[in-house]
Parts: sequence; C-alpha cells; structure tokens
Amino acid sequence: MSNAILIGAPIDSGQRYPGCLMGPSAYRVAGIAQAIRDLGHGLQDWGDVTITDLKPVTTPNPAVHSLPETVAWTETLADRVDDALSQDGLPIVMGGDHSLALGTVAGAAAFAKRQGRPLFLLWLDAHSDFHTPLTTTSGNLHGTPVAYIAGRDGFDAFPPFPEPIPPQNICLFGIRSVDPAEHAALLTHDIAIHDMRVLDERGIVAPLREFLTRVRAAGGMLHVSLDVDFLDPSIAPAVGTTVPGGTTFREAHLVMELLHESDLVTSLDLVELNPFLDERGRTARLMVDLVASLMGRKVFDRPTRSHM
Ligand code: HAR
Ligand code: MN
Ligand code: MN
Ligand code: MN
Repeated sequence: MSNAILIGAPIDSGQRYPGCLMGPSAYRVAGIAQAIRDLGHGLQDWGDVTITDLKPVTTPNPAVHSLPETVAWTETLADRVDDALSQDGLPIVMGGDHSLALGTVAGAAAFAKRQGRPLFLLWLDAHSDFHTPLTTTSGNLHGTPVAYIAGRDGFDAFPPFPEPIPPQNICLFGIRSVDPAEHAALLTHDIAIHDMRVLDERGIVAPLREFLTRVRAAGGMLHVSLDVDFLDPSIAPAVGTTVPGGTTFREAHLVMELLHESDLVTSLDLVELNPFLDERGRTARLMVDLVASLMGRKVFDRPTRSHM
C-alpha cells in the first residue's frame, strides 16, 4: 500500500488558455482522495502550492512569456515533491498545465540522486514537450519540460537540473504532435518514442513492458507524467490543446493497470486538465478513474495475474 500525497499546483502560466488553475479543485470535487482511500492506501492532501517572490529572470527569446512565474513554480514544486518522497510518500501533483513538470521531475531527480538510484520518466502525452526556451515559437513553457529534464541547453533562467535523466531512461508514449525543432532535436537523442503510429501497430502492452522491464532491471524510480491530451479528445475534451487520434478509454486504463502491477511508479503528475472546457465533469472523473487504476482498482480481481 502507498502513502499518497496530493499536491495541488494551480498553474496557468505555461500556456495561454486560462482555466488549468482550476484543475486541483476539479480533481478534489471528482473525488480523487476517496477513490485512493477506497483502495486501502494512506492519503494526505497537502493543499495547493503558491508562489511568492518572482526573480527578474530573462531569456533572449522574446516569444517566451511568464518566465519568472515558471521559474518560481519550478523551485517550489521541486522542493515539495522532494519533501513528499523524503517522507516515503507517493506524490500525486494535480495541475495545472504541464510546465509544472519542470519542478516535479526536478524534485524527484534530487531525491533519486541522494538515494543513488536512477530516475526514469514515462511521458504520456500527445506532445513531445522537447522545446527549450530558445527554440519555442509559441513561447508557452509547458512545451519544454522534457528538454529541461534531459539536460538540454537554454534553461539558464532555471535552477540547474539536479541530475539530468539520460535519454535512454525517458519514454515518450502516445505522441502525435511534434514541432520541427523538437523533431530535429529528438533525432539526436536516444529517447524511446512510442508515437501513436507505433502504438497502433504494436498495441500498448509490448512497448510499455519493454520500458518497465528496463526500469526494474536498473532498480530505478519511475516518474509518470500524464497529460490529459494523451487521451482521445472524444473521451477527454477538457484540454486546451486537443489532438485527434489519442488513446482510447481501455488503452489508457490498461496503461494504468500495467503500471500498478509493475509496482514501479514513485511519483505522478496529472496535467493540462482545463475544467472550464469540460462537459459535466467527465474529463476530471476519467482522470480520477485512471488514477484509481494506477493505484490498484481492477475490472475483475484475478489474484493469480502475473506481474509485468
Ligand atoms: N509544441 C507546441 C508548443 O510548443 C505545443 C505544446 C503543447 N504542449 C502541451 N503539453 N499541451 O503537452 O507550443
Ligand atoms: Mn523542503
Ligand atoms: Mn504535455
Ligand atoms: Mn500535450
């Protein structure tokens, strides 16, 4: 059983579609705490994080907006996630847009470094989020966390990433929207890219198991970052950056069920939910149900099902 720690990250500054800051409230209204408790886990809710002092940081790319806010969120969330892991907790960070992963993964990396364990990253997303502050043309920093985590240049305004995750320990899963600059950079990094074409052809099970087997063999920690747009917009409309051709209801649940059976997940982000765009709470409820699958809820409980 886990000691789950909910951390609210009401962040809107990494993109331009207001509403993600209502995400933490929507998850609470959709019953995330009770769903986790019902599965027998411990649960604490640490409330919503706030930022206070902004530093006058700058970047040469004039497109970038909200840099001081994003740096402040990064510092604060890194500290909070590190604290949760240090208390033997499973941090579940409720966003907020995906820029929050700049901080959450930095916190997990700082903890993993002290433990002497490698950190792995599973990025469940329509997007590769591999821009740097120098290459982004939208200026939206939610499109940059994977580059920061992988140790790419261009993040001078940010705290140095504690221990960049080697590309071989990063798995992008479900992607179907990659900008030209991201594409060029991805071709020079040895990151596992399971785009939707690969998942259509191979299914989700084999590629995910390959990755989980590597995490297990390395004795690694595993951070999972779940972007709402990983899901097909027909089942998850509450996101500003919908991309057709996403994962189905059962594919997404199966990913979560396999993650539960692996027993490898050590921290989790829930990002990009924009409750203002939702239809009667269905996206928030689906995200909570996916968390429940990740925490052990089953379609049918079969005690003999083998691990991995
Ligand atoms: N690549 C595009 C950009 O940088 C879109 C990024 C969208 N990112 C998210 N999170 N919604 O994955 O603007
Ligand atoms: Mn601390
Ligand atoms: Mn994303
Ligand atoms: Mn996305």
